[in-house]
Amino acid sequence: MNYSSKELEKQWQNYWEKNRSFEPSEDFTKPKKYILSMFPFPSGRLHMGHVRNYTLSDTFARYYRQQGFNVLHPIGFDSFGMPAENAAIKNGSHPKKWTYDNIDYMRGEFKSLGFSFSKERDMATSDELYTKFEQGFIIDMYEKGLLYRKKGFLNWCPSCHTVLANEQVIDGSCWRCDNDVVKKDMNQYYFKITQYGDELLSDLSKLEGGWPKQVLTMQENWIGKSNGLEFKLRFDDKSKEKLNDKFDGFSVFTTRPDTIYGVSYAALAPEHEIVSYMIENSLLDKETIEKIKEMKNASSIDRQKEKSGVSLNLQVLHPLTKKSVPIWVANFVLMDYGSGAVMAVPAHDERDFDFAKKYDLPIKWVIKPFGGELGADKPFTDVGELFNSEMFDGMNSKDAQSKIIEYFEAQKIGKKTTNFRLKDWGVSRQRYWGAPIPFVHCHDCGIVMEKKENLPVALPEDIQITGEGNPLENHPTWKYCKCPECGKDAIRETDTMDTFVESSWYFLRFCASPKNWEKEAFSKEQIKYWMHQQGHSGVDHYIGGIEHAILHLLYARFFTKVFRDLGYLDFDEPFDKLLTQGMVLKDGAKMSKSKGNTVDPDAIIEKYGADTARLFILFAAPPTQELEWNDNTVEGAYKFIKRFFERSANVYKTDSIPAILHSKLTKEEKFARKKVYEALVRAEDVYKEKYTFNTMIAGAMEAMNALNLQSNSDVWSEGYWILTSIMEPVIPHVCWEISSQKFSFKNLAPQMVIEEVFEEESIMLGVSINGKRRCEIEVAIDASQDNILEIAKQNAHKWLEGKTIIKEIVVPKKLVNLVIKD
Ligand code: ANZ
Ligand code: ZN
Repeated sequence: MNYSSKELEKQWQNYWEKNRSFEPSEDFTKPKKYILSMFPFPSGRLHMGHVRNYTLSDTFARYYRQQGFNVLHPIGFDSFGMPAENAAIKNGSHPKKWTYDNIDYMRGEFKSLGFSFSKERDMATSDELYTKFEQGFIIDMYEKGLLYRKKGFLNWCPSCHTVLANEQVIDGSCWRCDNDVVKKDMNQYYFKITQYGDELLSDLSKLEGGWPKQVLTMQENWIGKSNGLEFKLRFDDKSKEKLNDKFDGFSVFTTRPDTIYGVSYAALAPEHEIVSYMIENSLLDKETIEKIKEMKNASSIDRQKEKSGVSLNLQVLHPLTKKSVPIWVANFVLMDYGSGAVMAVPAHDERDFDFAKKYDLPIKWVIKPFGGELGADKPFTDVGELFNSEMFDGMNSKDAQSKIIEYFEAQKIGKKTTNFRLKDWGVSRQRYWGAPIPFVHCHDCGIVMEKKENLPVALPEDIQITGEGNPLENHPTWKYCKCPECGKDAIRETDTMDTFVESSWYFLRFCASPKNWEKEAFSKEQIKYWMHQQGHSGVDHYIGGIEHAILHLLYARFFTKVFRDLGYLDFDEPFDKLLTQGMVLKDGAKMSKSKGNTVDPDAIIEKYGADTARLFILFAAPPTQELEWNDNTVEGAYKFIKRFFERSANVYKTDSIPAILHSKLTKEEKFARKKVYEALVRAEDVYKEKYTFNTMIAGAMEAMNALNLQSNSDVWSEGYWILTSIMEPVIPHVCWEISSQKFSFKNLAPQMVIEEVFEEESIMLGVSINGKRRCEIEVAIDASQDNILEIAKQNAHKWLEGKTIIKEIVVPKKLVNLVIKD
């Protein structure tokens, strides 16, 4: 039996494909598991991160199939997006051709890795069929007011020529090209995700235990709920007059109402409407206007770093003391949070303090440490005791927060308010390779939805992609159409959707039956079976990268709640258990093209085979930890598989697990059996809890070594019966080969573990003399009392010399006690 990975793997891959081995059944009475890995962008080739991701999901899928579950383990491609267009700009290729060529290639890679994906549900989100269903949902959402259009300051990447979502701006730079992002005032479409802010936050508790804590915390922070007080600061008469009586004041939001008596200035965002009004009406000098413009154009990262500001020469009245408070514009005040204005308390807030120091503004202390004094020249931000706060003096600052809110509410000058960091999700992209937003602009009717029977609004193929502007906008004819309502000439929306929209519902699409694939996106019944059973909702195991901890997972949660409210499903959360895999490293750094430290999966498969790649990936580290590529370990994995295959020569053909009389075995044979069953117990634990497949594999390897110490063919056959079952999810090709040759595919890990194999041969007993523990002895488990005493006395002879034993006590399986006398 010579191991030739190439032939063997090809053969089984073809067998699986021909026999539709991994298509889920549509018998909805069967127990099910839905195993999903985050689908890839078709960048061209799989990288090791993908291979790790899909090896993990495949291991789950194959395990559950063995256990008798009906398993849905689908794959598709998240195939819209900018790289296709960038390739077009660079190489003159067509985005569609580039994308589908890559998909073809990657499907071949999936096959060559032996992943047990359903082929019949494989799809790409750029397929017109997918676009058609998605546009249908977009129309539903628009009708429900969950999608709307508004003008706003958008993040604009001058190099990609597109609007970016807040989430795509990383430290002030474009997530893709790393260039500085600027602000641009434009119309675009938004999903009203903020309407679900509270629920997205509170439902995180439903995910506890199933999701990594870190991910839950990241989502919680991203949603960023804070409770506080909102009230209006009112201008004094002179300031009102200056503003031509256009404004009587502005709202501020504070999470620290307890610091209200410490307000010594207030600050507006540079984009605030009062500031804009003053600029437009020449109420500010040139120098001030210049400074404000600079603040507006600075990247958001710079705005958080160095504080800057300028006075507006306006005053408001403190709401309680009625004293004058000066108004500034400050770069650290953000227009899209709260009301875009703050009451500043430099004595108790770092930012306000830095700003006050820089511009020499007054600082007023109103909280001090309990029973202590205020320290050096820095803000006091802890809980403490109020002073200089009129009727609230002496109060604990925590208690004062609610008391002061109550006071504002009683006086009708402010109200308790909750703010979210979460923003509505801007989904317009000025790009070609995305799903068109299915709306039409009509001179008479305004924004009109395309009729559902006309969907999809498909992309034109004859486009020019130059890298400048939006190719749909520049297309000579595509955007000209008739208004679906009045029939007059109209213009199509040329924005396409953020590709995160496609990945927000693809897991639902996989539930659709291939029989109705063209007719419906999915049915309620199919979704109920695959995603909502026995009090659990969602994909059973969802596996992917931690880089999706916020965006993708939040959007998918949002869509699930929206689809529930649209009546398409009956549950709240899309993913029951989430496993976030660690990164794949080489030489201590994340594998990446730019660092030149990548390992090409195809080359590994070519040299060693898919089983080796899979075994290495699962063996070298637990799934959640970083995986350091190591050529020697890869080599070791290959050798193990080779040995595993070749030693199966010791296994005889059988249709059932051999019956073995354990007590009649030799010590080595018993040891081998014990190791095999230990590996089995460990495997079962691994799937239940921590998914540490490395320890499961280590157990199987130990068992292999133990089998090799003996030559009982029953023990060999039983051992392989069990070990090929344990290892099949990891190294499927070689296991299917062994199983077909020796067991006619009948082997399955027995559910019941035979207790007798774990029974120990011998046992350790403590020996005490006059109650003092002196030594330990090893005795056979069934040793007689006399035999035990004999061994005890031999071992303890140095304490017994010249003494008389007056009493002998043996507590079975525990201890021996000898009482002696001189
Ligand atoms: C006065 C104050 C005193 C504040 C103090 C803090 C400490 P979170 O917790 O994130 O919600 N703030 C309000 N709107 C803002 C905006 N548009 N841009 C920048 N900062 C803004 O933060 C709320 C706090 O952030 C608010 O409470 C406000 O400053 C500031 F000792 O008000 B605070
Ligand atoms: Zn019209």
